[in-house]
Amino acid sequence: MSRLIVVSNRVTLPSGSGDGSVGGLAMALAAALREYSGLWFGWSGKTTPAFTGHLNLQRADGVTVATVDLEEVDLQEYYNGYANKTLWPLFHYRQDLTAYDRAFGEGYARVNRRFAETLAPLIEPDDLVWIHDYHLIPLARELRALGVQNRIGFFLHIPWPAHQLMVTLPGHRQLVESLFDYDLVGFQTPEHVQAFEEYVLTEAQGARVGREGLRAHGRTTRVGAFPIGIDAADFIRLAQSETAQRTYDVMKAHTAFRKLIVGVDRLDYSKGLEERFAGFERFLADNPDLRRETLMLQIAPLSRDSVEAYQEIRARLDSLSGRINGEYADIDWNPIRYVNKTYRRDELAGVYRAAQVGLVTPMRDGMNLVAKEFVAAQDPADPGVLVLSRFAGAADQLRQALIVNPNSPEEIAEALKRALAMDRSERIARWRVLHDNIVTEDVTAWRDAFVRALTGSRDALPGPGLAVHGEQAHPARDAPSRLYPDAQARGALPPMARWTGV
Ligand code: GDG
Repeated sequence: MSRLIVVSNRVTLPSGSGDGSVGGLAMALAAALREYSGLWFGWSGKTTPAFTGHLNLQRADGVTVATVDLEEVDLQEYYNGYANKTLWPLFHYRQDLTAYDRAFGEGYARVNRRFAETLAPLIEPDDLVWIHDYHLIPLARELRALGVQNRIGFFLHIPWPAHQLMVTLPGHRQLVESLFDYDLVGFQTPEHVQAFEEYVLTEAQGARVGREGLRAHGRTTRVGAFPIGIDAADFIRLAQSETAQRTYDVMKAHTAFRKLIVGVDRLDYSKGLEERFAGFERFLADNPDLRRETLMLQIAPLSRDSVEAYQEIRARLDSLSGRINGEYADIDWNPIRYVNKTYRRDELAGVYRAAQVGLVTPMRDGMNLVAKEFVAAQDPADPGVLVLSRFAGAADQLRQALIVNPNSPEEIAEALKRALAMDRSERIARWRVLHDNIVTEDVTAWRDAFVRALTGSRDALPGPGLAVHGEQAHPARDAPSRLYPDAQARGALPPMARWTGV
């Protein structure tokens, strides 16, 4: 079996302690790496005055973890800059927050080059390389330039934006072209696959979808939807743990048996927290008789708080929750409990289980694992109801949730009312379907589908979103491209992708 090399911006050392403090994704990747006796490579999270390329190697729980430190300027231009001030907001449809700074782009290119130079010597001929997320889009291109010919796959955890949004990014062509150095590009949902294909078919001269995948820039890459799941079995176990039970009891006592509406999110403007508070406020205003029977708990640990947009949303949420509480609170009741602390995963599981409603309202989200964790944590005999934004990738799978448009406080308020009044038999019927989905399409299924597809088995690719559509006419793609005047010259280069004939 080939060795698997996973590359992501940050690396989480598998603790193996079983205390539930390591995230589901980290645990699953760690398990994949153990199975393939693999290597996990990424940034250490530390900075040094100058880049040394020195590798810190650690072995934990059967996994080798290799990290590099970055320079302070890298942190500003690559991580806080291009990744989190340019790509993150743009890919989440926040053009108003997107910074187009040339230095950021240069920093992004530099760090990807540095990652490639440090990683390349570690790659052996049979290794499979799996690169994760928007921080590292051009990494395969840099590795190819250093002569790496291994199979390389890429998975994007966040949405791929609509074509018209993508073209607002200066340098979008080079960025997208670099994705054609991968053998396989995975997205969360068929909708993201479609948006990507539409961009390529419109922007790249002569691009086409064929039996081998998506062909453009003289190369072919396979494209597919691989919806990420959670480690459902583990989360179900966590929800039954002693800590979860204790947390559940504490929640029940402290909510004085009011109905609990819960939200759990990194504090991020993409998560629709302001809209969620506004929806809950609408619910309070419209339902005076239900007010004192409910309580909303929002857990929102701080993230990326050195980025201005994150400081601003934090200030707005402080003020909004304060205003709503000021308006509606009584001497013995506050409608919103808003906390910025980080909790252990087993504690979170107990919180989810104590809630009647899971309120998940992102404005855009690649998938949203909280929605799946909420489902996993419920009591099968008396489950809570999931209220879910239609703009979360998870809405494509979790159709028995109450699906809402987070831009409408009225829709959120209506869904809350309906969820709180839903009888047990309907709650159980909806939950069962959701539960089947999260158990079947769990993180192991996701990992295996991706690795199988990267390894090359044709029938291993998942059905939805699979870019094997046969030859189709496309009005935009056959027109000569103004944007790619030299596309044909590039097309003459030997193709890097080696999918054909596998
Ligand atoms: C990106 C994409 C995609 C939250 N608070 C605490 C805590 N969390 C955990 C949750 C969940 C995770 O953080 C958040 O995952 P999401 O999927 O909701 O969102 P992102 O962080 O934005 O993740 C997203 C994901 O990648 C995977 O592909 O689904 O669309 O944006 O697991 O439980 N964990 C702990 N304490 C907290 O207080 N321990």
